[in-house]
Amino acid sequence: MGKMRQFLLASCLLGYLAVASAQITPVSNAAFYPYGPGTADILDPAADDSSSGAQSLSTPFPFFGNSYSALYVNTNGDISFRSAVTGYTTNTFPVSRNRVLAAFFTDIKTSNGGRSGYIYHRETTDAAILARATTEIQTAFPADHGSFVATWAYVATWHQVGIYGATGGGLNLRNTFQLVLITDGCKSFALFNYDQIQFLQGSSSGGDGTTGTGPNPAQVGINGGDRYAYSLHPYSKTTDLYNLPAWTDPAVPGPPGRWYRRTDLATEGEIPALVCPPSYKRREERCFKFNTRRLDYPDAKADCAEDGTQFFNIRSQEDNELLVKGLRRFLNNNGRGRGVWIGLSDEDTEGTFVWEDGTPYDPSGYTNWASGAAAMNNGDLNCVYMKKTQRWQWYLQECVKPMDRKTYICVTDAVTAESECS
Ligand SMILES: [Ca+2]
Ligand SMILES: [Ca+2]
Repeated sequence: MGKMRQFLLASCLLGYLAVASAQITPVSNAAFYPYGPGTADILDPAADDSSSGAQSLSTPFPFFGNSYSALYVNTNGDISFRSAVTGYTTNTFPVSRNRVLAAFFTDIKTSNGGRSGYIYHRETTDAAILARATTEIQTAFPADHGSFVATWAYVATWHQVGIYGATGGGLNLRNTFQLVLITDGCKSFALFNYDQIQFLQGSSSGGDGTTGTGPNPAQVGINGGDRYAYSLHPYSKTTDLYNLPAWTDPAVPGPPGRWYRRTDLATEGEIPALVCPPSYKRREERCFKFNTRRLDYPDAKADCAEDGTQFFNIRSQEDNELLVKGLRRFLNNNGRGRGVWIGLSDEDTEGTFVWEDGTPYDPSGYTNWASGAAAMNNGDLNCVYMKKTQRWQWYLQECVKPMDRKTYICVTDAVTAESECS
């Protein structure tokens, strides 16, 4: 049965049930920050695949190279930035778009039988909370963040939440976990806290609503949204998730059930992310700029140099394929480029080709000359371009020819992202 049809049926059956009281007893767990009754927490309505809506933040939260002044607390076990995330099946991070802290991302539902769980959240600058956050971050990372002082925090708690499609014994399965976001306005951290994990997934995505198990266990991690930056808990999407409440990070001191992550600086898994200069797009370990202007060879070369980059040199079939893939979109949008300089010329010594980075040209290595093109070489034709209308094969032309200028591609190596926080 489709998810919407089940939803409508359940809504009819439950229409007469009163909404349960919000009086709950928060867990007593050393990892957890105070939540629920007695705090300033907002309690979200019982729901499936829903969201708190945008929660404005008095201090923007630095997240993987960006900064966000609003966040969304979502039913399915996550906090997101820029927009609500209401999907219930997660593709393994890293993925594009979703900017998400996934505490326990699966098909959670707090509206089985009126209410099956409580989602609480609040931002706070409470002195006791900030003092605790400060101490915990300093203790967890004494070498790197020993002088960190928290100025703002956000506490979101999924208390005794149930699963979508629960039946039989599945109606009693409950998970309790919490995300605490902490920042000093520059660095940021997330604390993932777990008290009780009784299910791994809801009944969607192949799951079993009676046992709360299935082939797609919850995802636990962070996704930067750019397809590269992410971090995953070692238990993510495994049956080890049941052990989250007892887990301690061998590298980071802290209470059982706690996972610490720094979140302002992009990482790729456990490695600092690579970044590109502004207006350059990253492909693997390199950064490209597909220029729409057409210039003479020396001007194009100078334009790349101005960015501290150089012409893209095609050294392999892989390079060529990567380029052609990028060029197809570039030239479709641009529509004008008939040729693209490739950074190869024999300008200095006639007959001796040199790549723009100084490497000698190797005729027995990768080439893509059009038939007869190289044989026409002479003292006037010194610069090589690839021709769109000839499947990007290589041709020679005058380096300066105002009637037939070319587009060009600048490239540079991506570099490791560095924090600007003190
Ligand atoms: Ca759900
Ligand atoms: Ca020549």
